[in-house]
Amino acid sequence: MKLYMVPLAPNPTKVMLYIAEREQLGTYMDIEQIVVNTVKGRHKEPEHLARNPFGTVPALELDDGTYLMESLAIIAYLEDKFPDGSLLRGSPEDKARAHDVERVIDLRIAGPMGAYGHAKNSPLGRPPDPEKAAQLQANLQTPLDYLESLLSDGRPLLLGNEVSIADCTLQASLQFIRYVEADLFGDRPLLRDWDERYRARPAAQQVLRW
Ligand SMILES: N[C@@H](CCC(=O)N[C@@H](CS)C(=O)NCC(=O)O)C(=O)O
Repeated sequence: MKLYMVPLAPNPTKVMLYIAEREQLGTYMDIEQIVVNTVKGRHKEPEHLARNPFGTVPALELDDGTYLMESLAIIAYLEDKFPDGSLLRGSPEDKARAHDVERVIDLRIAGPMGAYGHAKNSPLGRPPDPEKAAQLQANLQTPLDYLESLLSDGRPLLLGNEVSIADCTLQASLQFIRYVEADLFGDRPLLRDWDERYRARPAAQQVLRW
């Protein structure tokens, strides 16, 4: 299999963190990672559009030559393909909770954080938009409070003691925010501690560059 990715972008990073976490837990997936240079616009060129007509990364090329182009679908596929030691485990309630937190992060935090990064200091050279950045920052307060409250029972990671896809999704967005030299945590010490703890994990050290 081949993962078409770019190191800084949140959605590919989420998948790369997931793969690295699984490898740390003993599952080697043999996925070649190939950079698509989005700064040079390679993701909008015919070669990449043939993999993913929406011109986004990541895209996973399966062994039969077909592609998956949604990060969460890629992770769900890898969970099914390599079920031993999968990250989404436990009771139906445990799995539902892990899925729920991941969706909250992806939809209410990762999307707005990505847009905020571009409005503030876009790595793709988009013009700054301070008004939009301020609105996005305001919208992020409730979901960030929600994460701070999740961590208030002393759990080391977002779902408890074990790493989850939610941790990967959140950290992938935070790397982008660090890159644009922003800090959206405000006065949330538990989230700051989680961030430090997650970034010290071997998988994070292997994948994160910022
Ligand atoms: N829903 C998709 C979103 C993919 C996506 O938007 N990727 C971004 C990078 S994080 C991208 O390729 N942006 C370039 C563009 O939209 O032109 C997923 O979860 O994989």
